[in-house]
Amino acid sequence: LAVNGNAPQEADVPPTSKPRSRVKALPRLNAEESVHHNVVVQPEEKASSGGKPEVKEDDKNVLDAPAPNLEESPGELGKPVVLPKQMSPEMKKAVDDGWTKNAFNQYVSDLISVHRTLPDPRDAWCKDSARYSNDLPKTDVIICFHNEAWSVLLRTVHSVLDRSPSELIGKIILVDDYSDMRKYQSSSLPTHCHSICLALAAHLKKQLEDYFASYSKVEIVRGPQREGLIRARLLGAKYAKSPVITYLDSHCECAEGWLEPLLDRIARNSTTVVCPVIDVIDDTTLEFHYRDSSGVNVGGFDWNLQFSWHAVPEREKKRHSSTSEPVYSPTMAGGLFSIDRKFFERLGTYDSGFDIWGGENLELSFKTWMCGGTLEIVPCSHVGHIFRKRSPYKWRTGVNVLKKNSVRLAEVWMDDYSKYYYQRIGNDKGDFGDVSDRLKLREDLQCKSFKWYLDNIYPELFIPGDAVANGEIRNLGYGGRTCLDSPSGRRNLKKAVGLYPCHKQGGNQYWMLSKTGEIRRDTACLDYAGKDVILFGCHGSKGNQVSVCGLLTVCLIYFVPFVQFWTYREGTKQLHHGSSGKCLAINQSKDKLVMEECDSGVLRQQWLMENYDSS
Ligand code: UD2
Ligand code: MN
Repeated sequence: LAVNGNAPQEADVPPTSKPRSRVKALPRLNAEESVHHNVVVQPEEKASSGGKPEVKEDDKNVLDAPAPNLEESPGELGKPVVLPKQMSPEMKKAVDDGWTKNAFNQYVSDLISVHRTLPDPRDAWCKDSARYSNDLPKTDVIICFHNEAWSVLLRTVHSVLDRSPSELIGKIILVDDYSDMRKYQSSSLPTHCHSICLALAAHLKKQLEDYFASYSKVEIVRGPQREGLIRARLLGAKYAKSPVITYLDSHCECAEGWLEPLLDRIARNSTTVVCPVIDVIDDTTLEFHYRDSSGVNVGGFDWNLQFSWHAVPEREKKRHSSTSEPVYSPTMAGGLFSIDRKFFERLGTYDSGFDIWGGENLELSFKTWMCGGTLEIVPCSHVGHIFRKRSPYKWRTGVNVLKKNSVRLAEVWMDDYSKYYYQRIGNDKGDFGDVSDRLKLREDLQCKSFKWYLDNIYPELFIPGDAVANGEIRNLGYGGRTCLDSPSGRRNLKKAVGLYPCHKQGGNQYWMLSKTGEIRRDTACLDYAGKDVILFGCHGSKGNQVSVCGLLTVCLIYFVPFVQFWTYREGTKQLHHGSSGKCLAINQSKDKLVMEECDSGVLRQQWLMENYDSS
């Protein structure tokens, strides 16, 4: 997807493991003395008086000062930092280590100032301060981390301090979820640091507490054991006193003006839970990719209980006159949001039976809507996040925590619809612990039903029980033994749909024909645009506007007519395709699906749809 749409740029990073400082206006310091500074000159390099103002050395408030304007430094204004193709063996090792530990390019992050600047993403609509209440509530910001890279964690905190009105921040509560990497006790100076990072690296010799000692707003809480992000967030919440709680992941960067639009929604209605637009910080170059308000997505989920992004539905667009206005979202991604502290407590915060990672975002989303609140994405508020392709830390051995969390979620909140999730996990719920407290909470709060939520808040979600036909799709030609057969995972999209002897085991031969003419499984739909018959992300709009969304990234919008619209002609047993007017068939060499001019006499064009309900 187009997240990384920009052409790669060669950044100004020297190819050796000892980069030269490019900041020459500063007094010469040795590395040990430099700890309070954001910028230093490498000891071996002579300082020159290049015309820029000097930074005073003794001033520990330097830490609180806004970022010096170092436009030429790596990554400033959110620009990408691209490492040279040729690297010394030491540098390559350092880069690889960074990837292994973090699942993003820590080496590049270490080259970038922890105070780096970002461009201002807001449009004029958002900048009009008259839109926001002048009596905004304060928020505490809770950031949980487990073995987070230092430069990334510090940049997260500084982005909050540097780009929020001080009077709106109560405390920044850093919850260390039992990080066990050596660097959290002590660390030696990384050899690959840019001069900006050397100062930071010197700090690594000390504890996080020392680093933030002069920051009265920052409080550090250390968990006594590994709790996972959900209970770590709950631990942080115990220290929160401000009327609003804001959660951020430990690898974020808040952009200019991110906070006011969030707090404003809560000031107007304390049951509104709000999320910023999550911009993508590239995992390789740390480039900050903005998404403008026309590209805002909302959250959904599928019956595997996995979160997914979707374009803002038409029904929602109609409620607004500007794309900058907050939009309703069925679910949240989970990591970045603000909530009224009392409302969070009333909702029973998180289910503390959730372990390590996952599912908590859907729990909070479902109960927000079902128990009287509203969940919104606020296009004026931008926070970047490093999306990773894998999880870098250990979860638990011997337990599938994501499944356990999801089963608890389904048991408590999804009523009879939980069966669709259970079908996906082979109806094996495993040991999910006791949920009676959570059921009582739902009862006490008199929350609405899951059906109400689906009908009113997420009508776009396909309900497996609504299918016109479900099961195998069997061809009647060649002895009637061949079925449509394809995996529907994200990786299999855009590939030609396969054929296989029918096996009656469901799996890759389980299809549903929806009332709107899709042949689908999960979010994959049978699609024909003139070449092969493929699986493609279902767009739910027959023709017209099509949006295809990547997991936790962005949606692309384009136009294709009726490519996913099929009609089953029960009489002739043909599967007729919407935009082409052709019929689905197996070719004459029996090895491929093809689209042909419809001819009711041709057996290769005839199909049996299992459990077809003609009413
Ligand atoms: C998404 C959410 C994340 C969380 C997660 C699970 C966004 C951008 N991210 O995945 O916030 O809701 O889904 O549903 O919405 N952490 C701990 N202890 C642990 C594991 C993680 O403190 O045992 C921290 C971690 O350092 C990070 C945060 O929890 O700050 C979220 O973890 P993640 O970044 O691995 O999750 P992510 O972004 O893939
Ligand atoms: Mn994250």
